[in-house]
Amino acid sequence: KKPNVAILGATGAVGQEFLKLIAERNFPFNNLKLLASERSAGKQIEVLGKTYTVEEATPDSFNGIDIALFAGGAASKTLAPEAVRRGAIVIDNSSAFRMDPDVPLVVPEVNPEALHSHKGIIANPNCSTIIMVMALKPIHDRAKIKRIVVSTYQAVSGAGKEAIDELTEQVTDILAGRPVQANILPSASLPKHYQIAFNLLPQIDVFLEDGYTKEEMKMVHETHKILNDYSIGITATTIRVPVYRSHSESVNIELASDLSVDETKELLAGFQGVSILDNPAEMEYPMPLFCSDKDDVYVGRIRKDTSVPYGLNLWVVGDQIRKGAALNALQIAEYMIAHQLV
Ligand code: 11C
Repeated sequence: KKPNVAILGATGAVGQEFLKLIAERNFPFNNLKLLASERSAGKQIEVLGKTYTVEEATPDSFNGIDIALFAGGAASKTLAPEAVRRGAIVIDNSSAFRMDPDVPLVVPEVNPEALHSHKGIIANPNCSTIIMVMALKPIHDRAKIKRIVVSTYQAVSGAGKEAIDELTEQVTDILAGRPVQANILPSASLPKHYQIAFNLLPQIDVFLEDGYTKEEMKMVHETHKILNDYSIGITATTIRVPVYRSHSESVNIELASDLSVDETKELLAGFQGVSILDNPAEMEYPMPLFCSDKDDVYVGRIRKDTSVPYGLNLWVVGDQIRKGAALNALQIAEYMIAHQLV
């Protein structure tokens, strides 16, 4: 029997990607329910030729639902337990449950085994974390990563539809000689906002006491949990750049044993969901414009870091709305259906 599916946050950037992917992947469903906040209720959305009216999400919206895909946001915290209470499995893209020891935090190519011990809620990792662990998993399995130094170049769509619009409006205003307005980035809830057009912002999410941002510490804690290895030293700097879509990451790793560039390429090429684009002679490397709307995470600029005994540098780019959010969550659902975990 095909599952009854609900999508919470259906009108946002991740919600829209869910709908696109459900059609593209021929994801099996019986009934489909589109849910959102009161503000978006009543909107009409077409999926596979059928028009759906977005309903306001309440606890009772999840009666009869088998799989609830949560696009992320504050509502997850209260609605996820309510949905589970009503018999649904929740695949949640917010950060609310990721570090809960009872909640699997899963990238299906990396740690699908964690799904087998779920208690109703499954957490989808942060987009920058997903993209990085996709590239690191096969390397870690072969040569054990001791330390990771990552710097990100994150697209505005990571901050939602409003941030996409803000970049467009700022560029349009600047080119027209009008004054620039900044209301969203680094984050709408913060007291100050900065221009992102022709600029970059070394702040994603709020600052924590130690001078790191929450986004940076998500990369540290979530990577430990997904790779189930808390011995890896990880330090991150996360940056917002004026790119619409796809996050890029400069990843420097120190290994416990030698791994040649050729071996690294072989490992990555054999890993499901990763593609290599690394041909300096032809000036070929992953770029956000190329990687957008693609399922795979792309790795290039693979080279030795000779400043340490066993070091490597990688340049990793992935569509963060797709593999970094909606695709990863749908793959979790597909795995659970295939393994009778729903
Ligand atoms: C960004 N990574 O690019 C963030 C968005 O914890 O799921 C996703 C936040 C999260 O702004």
